[in-house]
Amino acid sequence: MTEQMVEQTLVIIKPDGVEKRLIGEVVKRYETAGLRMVIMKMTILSGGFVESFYAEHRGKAFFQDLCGFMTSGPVVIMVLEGKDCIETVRAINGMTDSNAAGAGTIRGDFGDRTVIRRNVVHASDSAESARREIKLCFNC
Ligand code: 3AN
Repeated sequence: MTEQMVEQTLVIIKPDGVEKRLIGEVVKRYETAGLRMVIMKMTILSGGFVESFYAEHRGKAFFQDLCGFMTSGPVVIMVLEGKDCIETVRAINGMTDSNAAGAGTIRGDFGDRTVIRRNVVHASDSAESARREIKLCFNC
C-alpha cells in the first residue's frame, strides 16, 4: 500500500459557484473530508492573471470563453492541506464535464449540464500545478 502524503492544493470557487451561493457548501465538503483550510480570499480576477493561470489551455477553442467567464464575477481562492489532498479534492469535485461527474460530487450536484466551463470549482491537478498555482495566487 502506498503511504499517503500530507500535501497542499489550490481550489477556486468559480463565479458560478459564488453566484449560486455555494461557498459554504463547497468548503463544508472539503472540511468534512478532513482537509484543513490554510488560507482563503475572495477577489475578482484580472484578464492577465487568468491568462497566465490557464496558460496550458492557451490556443484551445474554449480559452477565450474560459477567461471571460473567470473574470465575470467574484471568486473564492483557497489553499487546502491534508493527506492525499490533491486527489481527495479532485474526487470531491468530480469530472470536468458536469454531465460526467457523479452524483454526490460538487460538479455532479451543482455544475451546469449545458455549459462545461460553469463547473463551480477549479482544483490543482498535480503537486507541480499546486505549487505553481499557490505561488501565483498567494505569492507563497
Ligand atoms: P479541470 O478543472 O477539471 O482540471 P481542465 O484543467 O482540463 O479541467 O480545464 C480547465 C477548465 O477549462 C475547466 N474547469 C473548464 O472550465 C474549462 N474546460 C475544459 N475543457 C473544456 C471544454 N472541452 N469546453 C469548454 N470548457 C472546458
